[in-house]
Amino acid sequence: MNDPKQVPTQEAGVAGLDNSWLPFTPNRYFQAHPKLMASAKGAWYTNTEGQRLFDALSGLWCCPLGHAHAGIAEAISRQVLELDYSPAFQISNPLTLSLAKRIADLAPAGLDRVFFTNSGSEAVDTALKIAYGYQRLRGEGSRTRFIGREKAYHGVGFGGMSVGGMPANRKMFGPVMVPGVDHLPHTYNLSEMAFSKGMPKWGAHLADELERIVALHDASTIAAVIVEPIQGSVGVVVPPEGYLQKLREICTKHGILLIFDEVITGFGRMGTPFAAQFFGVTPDIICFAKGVTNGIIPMGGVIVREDIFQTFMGINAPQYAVELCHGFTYSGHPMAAAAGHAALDALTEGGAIAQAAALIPVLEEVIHSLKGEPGVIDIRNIGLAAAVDLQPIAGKPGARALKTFEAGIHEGVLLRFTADTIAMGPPFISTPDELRAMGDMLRRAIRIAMAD
Ligand code: PXG
Ligand code: PLP
Repeated sequence: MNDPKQVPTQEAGVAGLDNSWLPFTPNRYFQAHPKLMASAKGAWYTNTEGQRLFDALSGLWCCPLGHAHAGIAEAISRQVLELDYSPAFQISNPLTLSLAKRIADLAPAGLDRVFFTNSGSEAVDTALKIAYGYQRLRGEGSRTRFIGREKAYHGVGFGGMSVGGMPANRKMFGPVMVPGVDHLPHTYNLSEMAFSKGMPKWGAHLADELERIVALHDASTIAAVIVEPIQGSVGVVVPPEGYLQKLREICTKHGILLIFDEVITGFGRMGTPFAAQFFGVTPDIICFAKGVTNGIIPMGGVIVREDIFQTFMGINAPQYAVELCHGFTYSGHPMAAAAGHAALDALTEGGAIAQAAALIPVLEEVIHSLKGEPGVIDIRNIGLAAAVDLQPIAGKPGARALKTFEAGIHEGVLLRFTADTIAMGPPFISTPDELRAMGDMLRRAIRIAMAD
């Protein structure tokens, strides 16, 4: 526990506070209570007050190998003097190409083509454009609709925002959404699945709603369905047993592409390379980001079924024509590729994915031991991810979790919250004792937050 005298006292006077606009942040609150990190090593941050804070969400789910990773540090410092940048369009470099091969080798069989982006949002918008382009090229140009899901987070691009299903992210932008999008219902139901461990038994029937949506719009108007195998951002909503299988069957039956947004679940969070393998369901396209470089250099991308790629290659145009007019200045950046190779070395040969798998039962035990604490209304977990729902303060949604977050800093844990849900996704390199300490710090933080 941190010394209570060391409770954050950072106040106005921080240079740049008046010039910064932080993403997904209550900026007025932050300006009044700034929180600044100074350094990080392993599974711990140190803030500018000198407090050590356990990194309960691996950054924003993106640092599964922890911080100050020697292999990644070495790879990127070597790379910056070797080939710091080379244009992404018309040429490439061996490191980026070989990273694509390693990612394709980790992905389910048949998903063999990798298109690089710089973020999850770009990955999602890329996947949607590829899905529509593919349908059009195969003579199904009437398939213009995308189907997302309530509670989904698919980033902040116009495409990802439109298929996303978190009301707060949508309400300001209603009139400028991509047209023709519909949404599946989410699968969370407190009365049917409170305190579930792993996949809830209830709820596979909710996948049948896709049949209803297909009947409503007609399959000939639908290009793709996009889902997160596990809904991460909204607070770890776990799919019911059999649900993803059913979505797969319905999509296949109707010629609709299935996109898994694995920005959080990709690269080991489930104890398998991708959630697709954990659930035994193979989508047509996977979106990835975050863990691919351990979050050290931004990188994202999509992994696409080979025949979708070949459909683009079959366009009736000369060999020198661009088949997909889409890409980013920094697609497959050599620095990110270097970080990606080092991260994959650690995740695979280095055993970090296996380490994550071994920690799953520890996290499950730790997190469910909070059942019975005051104000804890639900706990759920899957893979190396978990969430705790707290009883909201009447009329002040989010205020309980904010109090818990502040108390967490006092206790020595950096928590992530959304509404009144605390989400956890600790680094794969955490020790079982660190996870137990995280649980104890969260328990004390909840008690403090419930005390008044
Ligand atoms: N898809 C999914 C499934 C995500 O979780 C994105 C796309 C967008 O990625 P970028 O790299 O554009 O941010 C995400 C991002 C949280 C949290 O606290 C989750 C995300 C980002 C920040 C915070 O759960 N997910
Ligand atoms: N805006 C302008 C004016 C540009 O020239 C470019 C790229 O050349 C972009 C936006 C897109 O930037 P990026 O490729 O980094 O996504």
